[in-house]
Amino acid sequence: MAKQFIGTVGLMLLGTALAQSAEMRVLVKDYKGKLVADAVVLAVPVDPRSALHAHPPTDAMDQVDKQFVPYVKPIYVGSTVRFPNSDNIRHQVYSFSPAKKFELPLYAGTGAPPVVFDKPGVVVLGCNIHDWMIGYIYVSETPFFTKTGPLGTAVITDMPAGEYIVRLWHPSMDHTEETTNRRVTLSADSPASAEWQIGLKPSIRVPRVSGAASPSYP
Ligand SMILES: [Cu+2]
Repeated sequence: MAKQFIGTVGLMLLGTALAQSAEMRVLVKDYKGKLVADAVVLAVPVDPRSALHAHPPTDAMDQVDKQFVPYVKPIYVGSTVRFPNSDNIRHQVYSFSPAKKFELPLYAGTGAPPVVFDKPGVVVLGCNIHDWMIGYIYVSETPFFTKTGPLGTAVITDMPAGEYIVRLWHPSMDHTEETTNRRVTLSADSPASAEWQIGLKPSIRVPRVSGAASPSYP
């Protein structure tokens, strides 16, 4: 709401400057028509100058009930991510992914050193203590990204009007990101919409009941 208000005021004051701001709405389903959450949507401007304004924020990947929360987190390349631990046991978070290899010391609370993600790509997170814990950080080369919610929808706002190559990634996708590439033209006066159907492998994620005891693990 606040953003919309500022946008309106800005438009009145600045005229065409903010009128260039466009948005894209996305819907992602699987081949059976089921809505797909946690799909990362990436819009790469064909004119790379469009991306220069963005600066990477600090973000967080939590650990709650021996799960990474959120399951999928897209971030802009160069972002710093903290790994707070909301459980009252210790975790030891690591990744072997080429985009970022790291290992945090065994820790509780919020004391773990933040990690800078300086290379685009998928970073698969695990925990040395709890084998089932899996989470994903998608390091985006473009500042224009989001992920779908439970209804398979997502919106990317504040995009400069122009041409984009838009693609998807999902942890269970059974085809490459490149096969989802779409060329999308964004104009300032009307939002663009795009819909995808993607193939998903059966989920390897082990559903866990919140707060359930896990006697075979510390
Ligand atoms: Cu753990």
